[in-house]
Amino acid sequence: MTGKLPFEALSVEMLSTRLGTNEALCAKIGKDATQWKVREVGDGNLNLVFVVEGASGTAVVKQALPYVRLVGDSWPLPLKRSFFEYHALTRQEARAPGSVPAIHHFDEAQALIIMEYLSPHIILRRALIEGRQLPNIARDIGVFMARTLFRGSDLSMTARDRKADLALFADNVELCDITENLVFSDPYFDAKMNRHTSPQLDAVVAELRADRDLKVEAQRLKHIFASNAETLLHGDLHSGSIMVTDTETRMIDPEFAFYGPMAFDVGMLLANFWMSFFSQRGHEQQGKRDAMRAYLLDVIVETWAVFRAEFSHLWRTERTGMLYQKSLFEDQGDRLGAEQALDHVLHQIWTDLLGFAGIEVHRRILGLAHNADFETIADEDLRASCEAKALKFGRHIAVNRRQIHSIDEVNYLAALIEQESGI
Ligand code: SR1
Ligand code: MG
Repeated sequence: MTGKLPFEALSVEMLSTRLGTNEALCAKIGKDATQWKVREVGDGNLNLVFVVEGASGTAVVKQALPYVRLVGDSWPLPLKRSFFEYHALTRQEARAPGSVPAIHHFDEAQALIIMEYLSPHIILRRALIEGRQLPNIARDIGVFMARTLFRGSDLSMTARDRKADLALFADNVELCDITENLVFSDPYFDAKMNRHTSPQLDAVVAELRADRDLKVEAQRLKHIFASNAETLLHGDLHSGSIMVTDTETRMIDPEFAFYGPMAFDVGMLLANFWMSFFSQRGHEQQGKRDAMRAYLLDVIVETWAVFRAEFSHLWRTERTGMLYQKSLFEDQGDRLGAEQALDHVLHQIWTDLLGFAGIEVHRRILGLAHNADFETIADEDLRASCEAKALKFGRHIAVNRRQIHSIDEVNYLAALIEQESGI
């Protein structure tokens, strides 16, 4: 396939014919396309994902569709998201080597990326639903977030490079628009595509939509999201965007990448761990999940600790951008000044991440895009009870984020709410 042909969606039947002469793919999996076995494995909301197995290897072919897969062609979506995903992956690999799948080929016109097949990796969300305790995720994800968020910002890059990159990603308008609406606004009014476990959650939903403090806070967070172009974000860093084995962790799917506030990636990620925590009670048919709940709270503590440690390390060793220049601090012998500034930056990330986490919890229960942690709980009363606890928790951390000072305090609150009866 050449990049010049007009876009055409791939299919299992046609993929070998269409990509049979693609040099990068042939080099990876073998030239004889008649031998290729193709299966479509995409279970996300937006794209086609094929696994292509040849005589000498396997690769993934991911292709954007001109619409939102979850909804259908009534919701058009630009193919250009594939371009942003490609460019985000290359930057993430440069800034946090080994953290994303290797790219073998990118075809902009066909909106497709041929990339490394990760095996035996599975989606982190699935592993957590199964009750698997992965030993390295906190370290790997904490380091990934610190490296990509620090190194994509004015703390590290030259002002010219960052502004050029900011301009490139500024065009990812439609994907930002999804987040701006689906995450920050839709959960708090009767938006068309919203759904929730009904009738069990009807009263709670009405209460949240009437909650003035919560709605103001959600809009303040949306304001930060839309105007604080601090760094190149992954933009959709939840447990469905991470693939794991017991020893390896890889981040995938950065098609929502754009320049936004550092706290957004961190908050969205931690929210998904807290949601996993609240969903565990719904997965206890095969045995209690007390140990899994304790594990998840530990993962949250460790992720935040690793993030802070790595970010602080980069602050001390790689602060070469135009912000908080060393000439103002260390070069004048004022190491403590630089530490004081670091403290402020980390504190801002902390306060904002709690807000982003709180509303991410809400949108996954009240909006269009739910997550499997709760969706796979078949008993609707039980599911609603897990969801109601998560909603209460999300509201508390979003609205009170400026008064919460430690991750232990948040986890203590989560544990208290989780044990409440009658919700
Ligand atoms: C219409 S897209 C819905 C959601 O799926 C993606 O994974 C993002 O999280 C988005 O908000
Ligand atoms: Mg995705």
